[in-house]
Amino acid sequence: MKHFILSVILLVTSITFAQSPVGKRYKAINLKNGHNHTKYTTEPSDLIFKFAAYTTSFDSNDDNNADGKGDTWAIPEWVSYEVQKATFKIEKYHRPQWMTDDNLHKQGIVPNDATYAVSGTRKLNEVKIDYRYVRGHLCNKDAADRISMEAGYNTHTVLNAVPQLQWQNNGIWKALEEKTNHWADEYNSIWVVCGPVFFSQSPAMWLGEADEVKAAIPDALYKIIIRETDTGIKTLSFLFPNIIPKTEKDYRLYLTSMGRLEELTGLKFITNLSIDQQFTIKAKNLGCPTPKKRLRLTSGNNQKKLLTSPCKKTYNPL
Ligand SMILES: [Ca+2]
Ligand SMILES: [Ca+2]
Repeated sequence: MKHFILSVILLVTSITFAQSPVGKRYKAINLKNGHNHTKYTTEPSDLIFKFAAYTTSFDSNDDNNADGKGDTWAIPEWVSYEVQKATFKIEKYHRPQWMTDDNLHKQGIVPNDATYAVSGTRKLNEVKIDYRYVRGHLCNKDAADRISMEAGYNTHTVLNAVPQLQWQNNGIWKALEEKTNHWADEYNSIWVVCGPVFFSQSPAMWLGEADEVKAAIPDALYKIIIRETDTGIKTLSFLFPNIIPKTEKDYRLYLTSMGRLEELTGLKFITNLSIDQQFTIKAKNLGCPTPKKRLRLTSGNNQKKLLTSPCKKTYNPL
């Protein structure tokens, strides 16, 4: 009997830590891996999905633009994850076709791969891949692979993606992901919160055909990077318009303040900290010169130096 009770306790414990996949093709989700993805909390949350490598808050059919009617934008509002120092190198493995939430897809809330696969340009030879919208990972595979192959595999879901131009996905966004993973190697742990930004109240463009679940195309993406120090936290906040050409990989030019990201998204970040701490961090503006000033700086023979030097001063703190 005692053995039976112990077995029941163990079963309940394992249920607590192992979340059921939201579709048949997902690998097992093991949440007991020493990561705390939402240690620095973001509010509000919507449809929460917990994966081994990240937590995502996906848009439900609530009202996004305050017109009294429900909206489903078919993308996450935020994805939050902790990336830790790499301790092993994972073997290469076959990436899956992108996954969805089977039930919520049937309800028209979550898209599937078809929404992203057909952007109306795939069959046009005139349109290069760089100019197409692709599934932009919010939690990157390389960060997730540091936990396990299963964790990396489960990043390939539309629950973790927004429409992003290929040249940005493979350009400035990837460059900052790589830098962030290097910071995790240097500082042991880094926390990231990222997601979409819409400059107007409603999306200007959508991805998907008439018979598909349409996904809103963000005007920009935000990314907040957090490092813990002996005296508190240091943060960097970035805003990347979804049109940055692939030749531009200097993410330092897109620094802004966390307070500005709150204005643009309607979200509140690092809400687990005291109000005083939040105020100090959110008011800190590590931004670069305004676009107008930057334009002036880029003219002349010394273009590269003038363009990047103002940001190097403010970039080092992390
Ligand atoms: Ca909504
Ligand atoms: Ca609405």
